[in-house]
Amino acid sequence: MRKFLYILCFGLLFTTCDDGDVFEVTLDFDDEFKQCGDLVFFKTNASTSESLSIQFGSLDIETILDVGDDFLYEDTFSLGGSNVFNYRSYDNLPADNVLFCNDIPPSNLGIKRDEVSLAGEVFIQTILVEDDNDGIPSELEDENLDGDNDPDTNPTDTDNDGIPNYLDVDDDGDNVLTINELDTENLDGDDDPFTNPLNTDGDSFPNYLDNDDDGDGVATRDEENVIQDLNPANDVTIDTTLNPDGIADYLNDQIATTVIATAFRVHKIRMTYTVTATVSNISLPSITQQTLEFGTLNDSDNTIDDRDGNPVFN
Ligand SMILES: [Ca+2]
Ligand SMILES: [Ca+2]
Ligand SMILES: [Ca+2]
Ligand SMILES: [Ca+2]
Repeated sequence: MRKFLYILCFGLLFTTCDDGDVFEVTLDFDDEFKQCGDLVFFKTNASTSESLSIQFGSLDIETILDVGDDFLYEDTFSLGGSNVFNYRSYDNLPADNVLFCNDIPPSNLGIKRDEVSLAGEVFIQTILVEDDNDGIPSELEDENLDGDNDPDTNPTDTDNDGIPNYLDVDDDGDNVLTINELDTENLDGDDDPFTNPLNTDGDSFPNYLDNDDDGDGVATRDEENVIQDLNPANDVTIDTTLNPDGIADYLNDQIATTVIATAFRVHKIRMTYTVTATVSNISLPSITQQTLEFGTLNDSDNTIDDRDGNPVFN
């Protein structure tokens, strides 16, 4: 993991760094931080028993994840007053939940050094990226007919369900998920399911873009036994002559049991929020570095989410 190195110079009794009594301390922190409460960003280094934190006087996690239609949140907060940037070192580093966001702060944290910046700014940026997590990179899910290499403009929508392929977990609308129509058994041995995807009927469309995978004239989504549960993959006709290998009917051109589909299965679109913080123009007695990339928020409970795609059945 990438590390940030912060060079500090300490003078005796926190005197200035140019008085001759100077030595350097290297701080070594991960490039990720955590959050809690309303609102504290923090990171710790167990090996050096140090912490960096930013406490905001009026901010919450919901606000910085509210990216709007442009999928972007940006704001700058002045340090000082209720917004506090803090560097601390400890005799022995307490656990994160002891250090931060306690209703009742512990009386003795064993703090050796405690410095607060009364000046500076914190820039927070949140970027939302959506994708279908279907095993195919987004840029490869667009025919790029407009030539701009952006899958979101004039997007390819193979099944015409209103969800562009790069967000569509079932690109051909056959109720078999794309991720299950690729090289699922790694037959080519390259550990990449997208290369050499399945093409059961050998036509010009790989299964994930083919709405009749076995080419038997019945659409895959309609090859269901008895009931239509929006999942052709679980319909296997027992027949030692027509189906000796026990494969699903939608992949067997000798069998075409049919229950017409009337809906698409649920489509989930994954939402990934990347939150970064940069601290600049800080002023602490023993820190000479003015700009500090605080890093990226590591908090999958809040930064990973999904939404329903609501495909239009056609
Ligand atoms: Ca689609
Ligand atoms: Ca897709
Ligand atoms: Ca298919
Ligand atoms: Ca079939």
